[in-house]
Amino acid sequence: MFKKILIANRGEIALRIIRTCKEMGIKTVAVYSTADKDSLPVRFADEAVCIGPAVSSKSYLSIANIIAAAEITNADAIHPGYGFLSENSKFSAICQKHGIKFIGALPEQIDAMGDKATAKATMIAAGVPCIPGSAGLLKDVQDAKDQAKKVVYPVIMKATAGGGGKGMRIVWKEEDIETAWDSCRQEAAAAFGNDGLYMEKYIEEPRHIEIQIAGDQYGNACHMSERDCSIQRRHQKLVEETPSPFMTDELRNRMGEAAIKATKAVNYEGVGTVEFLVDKNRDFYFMEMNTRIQVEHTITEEVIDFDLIKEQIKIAAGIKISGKNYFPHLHAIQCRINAEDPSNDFRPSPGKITSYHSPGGHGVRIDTHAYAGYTIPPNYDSMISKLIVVAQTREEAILKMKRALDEYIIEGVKTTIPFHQKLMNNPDFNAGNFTTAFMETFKY
Ligand code: MV4
Repeated sequence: MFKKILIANRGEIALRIIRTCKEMGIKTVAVYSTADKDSLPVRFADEAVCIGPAVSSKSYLSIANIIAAAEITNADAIHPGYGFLSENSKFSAICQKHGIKFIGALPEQIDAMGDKATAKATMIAAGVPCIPGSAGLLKDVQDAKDQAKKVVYPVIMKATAGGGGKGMRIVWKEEDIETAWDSCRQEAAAAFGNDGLYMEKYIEEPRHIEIQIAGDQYGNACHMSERDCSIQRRHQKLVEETPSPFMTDELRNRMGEAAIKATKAVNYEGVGTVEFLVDKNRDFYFMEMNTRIQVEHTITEEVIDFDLIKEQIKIAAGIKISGKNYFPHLHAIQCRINAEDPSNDFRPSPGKITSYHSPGGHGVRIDTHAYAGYTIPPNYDSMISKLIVVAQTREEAILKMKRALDEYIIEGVKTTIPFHQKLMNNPDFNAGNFTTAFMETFKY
């Protein structure tokens, strides 16, 4: 087992990783930017190293500074958390070269999933259901027109280097193909330095349901059931829950088996997520695979009573997984508490938290680095806390979430708490009647 893990991240996830390391008897190194010198991960880690100024490109994204911090502290592994360098194949490879274990995917696995057209081809070959569309990249605008005619409108053009919502165009009719082709290509070139595009049938009002998976170094793989992430706005998830209110036992088994096929197709090592779109007929299609721990891993932990960070560390250390699948026994919901003003288009609201009181009681979990007197820097994402509840049923989980939201006091900055309170009272949300289009019409 590792003796010392460097956490190449900040905020709640850095704290989350430190907690598991402590429970496993592993020493921790926090790295921090000058903006985070007063943060809880810095206080709670065994050692802390400043790796640069507030701007991410010179600190949390600086491979040289992070490797240097690992070398001077003698860390034998690096946990990248989510975001930042967590899906950077170059970083994974450089860690390997320095004899430091990257607690995440191997460089070739990150690359296989990072190029979306390649990932899709791999999944089709493995027998994972994919959305009908072009076989590989579009050659030119005429090819786009020909493909769209075959796929049947509406279609969606996607950047092969994209993901998470950037570089996509929905096209409803042939006369709009040319404009969409030009603008999508330009956007992809500017954002990713890669203007390759592919095409799919556009699935209207799908649900976003993802399967948590794990694979070990010996070819064993398992799934840990689903999370419903349909409540999102501009590709930012707001609420996640498991089980999905749309799920059936039969669909869970089929999606779970498809996710395991995806995992095995790339000899995946570590924990990961296979994202699917599910249409109104409960037909599901592979969308992307995330080769990292995700923000919403918490709800899976609660319903299967399992520490996913510990599992990640064990797999990286070469420990075998059992290979059995995990099914939810309870219902968990997570509300992302962001320092944003929901009545002002969710505008970021950084600044000092003047007073803070967090909810508690049975079935309430809070993952946060926030405290009274903490100043939220403007340089990073606005998520300051994850409020997670777990209960016997969905109805009880919603009631518990309402109770916990009412107890949560954060003053000095605007937060998304009032938005979540309103959502928990929405009849369609309560009925489990929502898709990824929900937030387009939900009026806060
Ligand atoms: C789609 C789609 C409909 N049809 N692909 C958005 C993020 C990126 N991962 C892929 N996305 C979508 N791909 C086809 N063929 C709709 C979306 C989409 C979406 C997906 C998941 C969650 C929220 C979404 C919001 C808008 C669009």
